[in-house]
Amino acid sequence: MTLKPITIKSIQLHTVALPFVEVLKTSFGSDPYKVTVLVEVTTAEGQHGWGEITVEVSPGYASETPVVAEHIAVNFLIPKLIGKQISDPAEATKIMRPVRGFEHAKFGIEAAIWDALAKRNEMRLADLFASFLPPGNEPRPAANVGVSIGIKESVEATIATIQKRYNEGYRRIKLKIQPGWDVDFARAIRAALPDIVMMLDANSAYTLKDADHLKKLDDLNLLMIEQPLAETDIWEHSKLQPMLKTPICLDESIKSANDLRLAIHLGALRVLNLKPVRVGGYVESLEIYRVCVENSLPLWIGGMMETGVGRAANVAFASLPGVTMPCDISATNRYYEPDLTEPPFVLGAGSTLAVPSGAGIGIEVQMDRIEAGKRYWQERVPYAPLSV
Ligand code: OSB
Ligand code: MG
Repeated sequence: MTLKPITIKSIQLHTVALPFVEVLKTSFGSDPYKVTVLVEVTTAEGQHGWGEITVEVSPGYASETPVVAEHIAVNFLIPKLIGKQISDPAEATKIMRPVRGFEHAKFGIEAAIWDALAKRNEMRLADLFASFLPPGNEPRPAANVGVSIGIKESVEATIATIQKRYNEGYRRIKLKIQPGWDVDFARAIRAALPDIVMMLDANSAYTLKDADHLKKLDDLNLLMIEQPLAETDIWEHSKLQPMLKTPICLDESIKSANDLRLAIHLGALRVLNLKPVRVGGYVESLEIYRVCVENSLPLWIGGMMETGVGRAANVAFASLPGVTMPCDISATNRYYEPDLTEPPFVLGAGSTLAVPSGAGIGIEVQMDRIEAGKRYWQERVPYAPLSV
């Protein structure tokens, strides 16, 4: 397909913060509020493309904080892109490649370019993604989704939250665990709620020495266990997986299609959580998607509590048919009230989120809320001043 190109006139960053509806506590801690760096690409042809450099206040899940990502984007990535004509987002990815690492910063910029290109061509982002895949990968009307629940103060509080989410219509529950809050905890939840579709996410909290302990999870009919071992432990996961009946899903360990090929070759996983932000963009995500399809590897799209900007693009990606398991993309009211975008994503029948019908990400950024979000962040920046 030939696309009408965009010419990148300017790229503006908007670092905003906003309160969570419900904080997500994981094995590495919890942020008190959401912070994120929105990217606005303005084209010479008149489009405004939006992307989200999803980050957290502290480098717990990922190494990039908002200040780190801004530094890399403003000084190294954006200058390379100004004035460039782009008719395939892979051209932008290639221009950014000489900068090593910083997947989050690259992701947000690339995502804004994808949105601008889709808008220029009056296409939904979902259809633009599918145009880079073989026939048979046309988007579905909606993405299948679940909900991620953080570590709570008690089993009772966790059960109450699960029940609330179940009543809202979520049909896949992910619970965060950590050492001391794992086997007994999961057993108590399973005893109280024998029929729910349930999985656990350890966010890298264990080592291979815990294998015997983790084996005790095998009787709990878990959909999967996500990232039990460290980010660098692809090899160790390949030792753990044959010891468990429960499928291992990798998250933090897979930063590229090459990492995934290695992990598949070693037998380190049976499911993939693909976070497009973690792998540096949708170009790499499409390659990972192709690897999953070729290897019949179950795939779902993860999240990092994105605002509507990041979530809309992930919903578009999650509507592709090779995404075979429920995604960590929940309705707007699970995250922010209000969000930065309109209209909100509302949970539909069968635990789904519909793909918006408008061009690009298909929802509208609310500029007054961006301005309020910038003030919210400026009033709270918890970092020491830099010397430059
Ligand atoms: O490990 O999947 C994770 C959020 C922040 C950092 C890491 C993770 C998460 C989630 C959130 O689980 C899922 C969501 O966005 O709803
Ligand atoms: Mg995870």
